[in-house]
Amino acid sequence: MRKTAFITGVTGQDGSYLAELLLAKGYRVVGMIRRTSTVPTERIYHLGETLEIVSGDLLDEKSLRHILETCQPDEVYNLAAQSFVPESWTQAVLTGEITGLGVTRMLNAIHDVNPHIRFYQASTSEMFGKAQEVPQNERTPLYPRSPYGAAKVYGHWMTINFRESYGMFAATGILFNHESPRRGMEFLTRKVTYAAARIAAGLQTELRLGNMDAQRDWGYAPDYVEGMWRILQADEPSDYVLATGETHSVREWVEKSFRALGLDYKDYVVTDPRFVRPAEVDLLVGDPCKAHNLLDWKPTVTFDQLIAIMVEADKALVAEQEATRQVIAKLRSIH
Ligand code: NAP
Ligand code: G4F
Repeated sequence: MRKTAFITGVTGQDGSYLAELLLAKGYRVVGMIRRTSTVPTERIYHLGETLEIVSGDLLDEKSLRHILETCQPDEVYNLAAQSFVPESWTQAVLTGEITGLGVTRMLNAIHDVNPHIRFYQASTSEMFGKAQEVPQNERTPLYPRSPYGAAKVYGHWMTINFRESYGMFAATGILFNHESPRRGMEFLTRKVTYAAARIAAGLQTELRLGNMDAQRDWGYAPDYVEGMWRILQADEPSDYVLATGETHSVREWVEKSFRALGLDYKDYVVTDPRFVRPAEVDLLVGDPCKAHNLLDWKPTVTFDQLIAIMVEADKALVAEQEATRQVIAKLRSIH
């Protein structure tokens, strides 16, 4: 029988790729969108009516119950979050409400409506924070370094708690950074590839960044949503690290992105204290052995390939934006 999946955060980077993947696998896919005054569907617009949209919010438990009762999903993927780390210092309570308590609201709703639903929680390598060992695996002690990381630790442990208390199929993926041309513009990788493309096109002269020494384990988002699905197909619910097992510095990402466009980043990049965080996560590198061994999951895109994909996409985007701008300027000059 055709399975139904319910995705929160469907308008985000991962939600859009996961919806595509599950639709291709023959699922009925229902995505939750929260009420906003502008349309946030840029990443899922191309899916048209193949994706069912429902209205709800992780802040509102009643809306979650209503969706579960009416859509009757077999699987729930909880990807919604206030996911931008710097914002979590300025909006710590809101981040706790959405990214932390939002998980409990969803777990409560599942428990009450249908405890047989399989639940995936989007946990994160940010939970390792001031990393207690290298590389980090499922047993590495957690030491979050931001309100976002702390909220995710709470959601992670509530998921395990519901699994152990009620025998629910509640699983987590501890995902290391994963990127794509659909990454939000405020995150480091995309900020860099987009700015480099604009600089190469003569539209911008500098790029202001924070700490260039931090190291991250960066992978390709479509690989990681495949991992999410595999986590919910396992015989038993568990927790899995999804990572490449390689780490690279911010500086290396910047240097290679600029070089891909024939530029030397040193001519354009300026350090700006505004982008330095109150506390940094210095070194993340994951050990994905458990996911390899039990889920047969492996990332397929290398660090260099990821940079090439994102630089090419932003080069094309900048060219398209510039062409549109010129057409509008011409029309304005005529009328
Ligand atoms: P993203 O692009 O920032 O998307 C976040 C999604 O959450 C958006 O659809 C957003 O909706 C939605 N959302 C925010 N607040 C909400 C609320 N109160 N109620 C309902 N929906 C709400 O994030 P992502 O990169 O796709 O990441 C997906 C999940 O994985 C997040 O939980 C993130 O914390 C986690 N994660 C990400 C990474 C990574 O490297 N990308 C790594 C580990 C874990 P709007 O469009 O309306 O804002
Ligand atoms: O791209 P970032 O903002 O991602 P960060 O903080 O690692 O968090 C992302 O990955 C997590 C998984 O580990 C997710 F849970 C989370 O939701 C999010 O998707 O920053 C990466 C690094 C940081 O060390 C930051 O200090 O880049 C450094 N950085 C330096 N200058 C900058 C900048 N980051 C941003 N966003 N902007 C800068 O100007």
